[in-house]
Amino acid sequence: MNLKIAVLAGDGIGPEIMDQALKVTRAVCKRFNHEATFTEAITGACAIDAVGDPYPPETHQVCMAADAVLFGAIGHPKYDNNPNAPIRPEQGLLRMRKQLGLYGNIRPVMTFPSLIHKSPLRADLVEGADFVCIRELTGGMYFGRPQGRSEDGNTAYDTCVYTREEIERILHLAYRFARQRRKKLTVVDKANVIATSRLWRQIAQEMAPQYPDIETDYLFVDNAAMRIIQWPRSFDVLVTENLFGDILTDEASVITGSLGMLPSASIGIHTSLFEPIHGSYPQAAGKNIANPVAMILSAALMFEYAFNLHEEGAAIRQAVNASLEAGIVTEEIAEGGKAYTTSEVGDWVSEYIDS
Ligand code: GGG
Repeated sequence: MNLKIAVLAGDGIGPEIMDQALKVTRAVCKRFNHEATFTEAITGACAIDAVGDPYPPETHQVCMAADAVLFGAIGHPKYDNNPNAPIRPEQGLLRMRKQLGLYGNIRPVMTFPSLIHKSPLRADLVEGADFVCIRELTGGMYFGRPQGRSEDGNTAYDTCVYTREEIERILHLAYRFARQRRKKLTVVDKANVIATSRLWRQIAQEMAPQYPDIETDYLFVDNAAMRIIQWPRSFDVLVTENLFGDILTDEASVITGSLGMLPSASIGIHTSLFEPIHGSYPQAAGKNIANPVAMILSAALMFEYAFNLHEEGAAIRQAVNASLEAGIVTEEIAEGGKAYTTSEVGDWVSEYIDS
C-alpha cells in the first residue's frame, strides 16, 4: 500500500516527538511492505513566525492532498503570556480542524500493565481501565461567535453554539464506536445549567431507541470528572462536547500514568488527523526529554483508522508495551530511576518492530 502522509510537527516538542513517530512509521512500512510518502508543512507559532499565519493555505493544500495527517503540537509561551496577541498559534489548530471537517476526536484511554503503579490512583481501580472519550471537535465555545471583549476591555464573552445536525453526527459516531466495544455509551453534558447541553441531552434521548443494543446513560460533566478517576473501569465510550472533552481527557491521562501517553484520532469529512492530546510542552523543547509515546500511539491509530491496517497498528502498540515493560521510559515516568531520551524511546520501539 502507498501511504500519503502529511507531517505537521508544529511547535515546542512537536518536531522531536514527530521524529520518533516517523521512525516508527517507517519501521512498520518496512516490516509490512508498504510505501510511505511524507510531506512536511508548517502550522502554529512557527508558521506565524515564518509567514504570519498559523495555518497557511499551503499547509491546508498539503493536508487535503494526503490520506492522513500526523500532527505534533501547537503553542508558544510568548502567546500564553500575551492575552491580547492579535494572532495565536491555537487559531491554526482550530482552523485546521474546521477546514478539514474533523468533527470527531477519538481519545482512547488505556492503561499499560507496567505503568499501573505510576498512576497516583489506587492500582486496583486503574488496572484494566479501557475506555474511549469521543470529543466533538468543530463546535461549541471554541468556535461560537460572538467572542471577544467590550470596548473598555473589562468584559469578555464567549458563545457556545451547537446545532441538531452537529450533535446527531457526533452521537451516531459514538454509537458506532460503542457497538464495536462493550456496548455502553455515556453522554456527558451540563444539562441542568447550559442550553446547548439540554439540546444534547434531548437529542441523545431521542436517538437512544435507534440503538437498542447499546446501554445509554447520562452524566453531568462535574459528576463525570469525579467518576473518571474514582471508577475508571465503569466507562466504555463517553461522548461530549468540545470543551468538556478537552478537559476530561487531560484528567483521564492521570489514570495512564502520564499525559504523554494519550493519543488521538480526529476523523470527519475531508481527511483524518492523528495527534497526541498534550500540547507543545515548551519547557522541554529541544532537550530530547519529552515522552514520544502519545505521538507514536497516534501513528498506530493512523494505521488503523486512516488505512484500515489493524495488524500494523497492533504491532506499534505491542512494541510500546514491550518498551514500557523493559523500562524504556522518559523522565516524567522514570521519577528518579533510569530515564531514556525521546530519541532513545523512538529507536527502541522502531527497532523492536523491525526485529
Ligand atoms: N497536540 C495537541 C495540541 O497541540 N494541543 C494544544 C492545544 O492548545 N489544544 C487545544 C485543543 O486541543 O483544543
